[in-house]
Amino acid sequence: MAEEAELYPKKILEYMEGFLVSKTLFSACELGVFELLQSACLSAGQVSAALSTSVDGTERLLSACVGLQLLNTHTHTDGTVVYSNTEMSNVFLVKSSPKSLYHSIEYSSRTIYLCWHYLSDAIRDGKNQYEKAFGVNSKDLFEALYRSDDEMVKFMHLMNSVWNICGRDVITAFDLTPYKTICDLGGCSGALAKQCVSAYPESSVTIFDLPRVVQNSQKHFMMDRDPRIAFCEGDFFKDELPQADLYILARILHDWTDQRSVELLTKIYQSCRPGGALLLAEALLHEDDSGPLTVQLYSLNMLVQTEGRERKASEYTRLLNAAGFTHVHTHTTGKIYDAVLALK
Ligand code: SAM
Ligand code: ASE
Repeated sequence: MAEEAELYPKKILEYMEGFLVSKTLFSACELGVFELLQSACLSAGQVSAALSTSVDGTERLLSACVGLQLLNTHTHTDGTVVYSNTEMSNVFLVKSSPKSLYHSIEYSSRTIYLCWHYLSDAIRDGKNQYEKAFGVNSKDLFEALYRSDDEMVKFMHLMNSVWNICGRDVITAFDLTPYKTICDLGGCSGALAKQCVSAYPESSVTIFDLPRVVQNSQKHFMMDRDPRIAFCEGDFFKDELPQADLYILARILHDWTDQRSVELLTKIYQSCRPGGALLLAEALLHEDDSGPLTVQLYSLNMLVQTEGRERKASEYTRLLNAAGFTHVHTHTTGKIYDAVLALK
């Protein structure tokens, strides 16, 4: 025991101060460091002048970004130190890059980070903490999540960005060629729909989402309109669902309780024709509770932000069975999101 206490507690220190890393990334993004260093090598003085920030603070921020391997540094023969983006920063942190995580980082910084301030309260109460964090009533979950248009668009960017990175794996986890008409329920701005028509060129996808989301999708996303993708406004708990060979629920069930999930799944089962199917895209927990750590942490995030949880494949199977689906197949991708296919 004495020996153990003397060991250097590397992991604990790393966890204790993990948020310093997050906040460094958030600030560098928010201040516009990566836009500036995209194509230029600049000194801390030049960066601070361009961003209207203090020279001293900027020097420390740039130095920490070098430590995080988000920036490269180079010393000229005259001794001036200059900074430039790494390849990874150019691809993922510059706002205009097609694979940019900029808006997701912004949402993490402005919303998720603030919710996590109340994690202990969320665990004590067993529910999200929107009242405390933002002073909004959370009786209607998406009324709270979408408390302003700006907040909605940021959330939509967050939803959009991950499918550029792991959408294809989810969509090709099963051969979906037989399903020509697809309905993505709660499909948001259509990032997964795009992956769908790209992997299955003969398919067409209807994105079904709340009216404000559809309107903002058309206003802020879908710059390159695809005739195979259409939108439909509605409420999947209240309205009739569009007809389709295949329904998709991507990151929907993890927002909701078991009871609400079975309610929605039953509705889908009833709309689904025999021979049709339902694809779930969710991050699956291991059956023995051993991980993946990311999904365990996401489940805590679902507690602070939603009414749901992350689940194991067996838990999704149980919900699908309760709604009438008897043939259920699961496929883990090795990336964040996995696929579950239920046949009718
Ligand atoms: N499927 C998208 C994805 O994986 O990127 C978005 C997932 S997001 C967590 C949940 C989506 O469900 C949002 O786009 C939200 O607007 C939509 N949604 C929530 N309640 C809804 C309802 N009652 N009817 C239709 N869509 C709803
Ligand atoms: C939701 C998904 C997310 C609702 C709120 C959310 C995500 C963040 N906030 O359905 C994406 C997953 N990331 C995390 C940290 O959970």
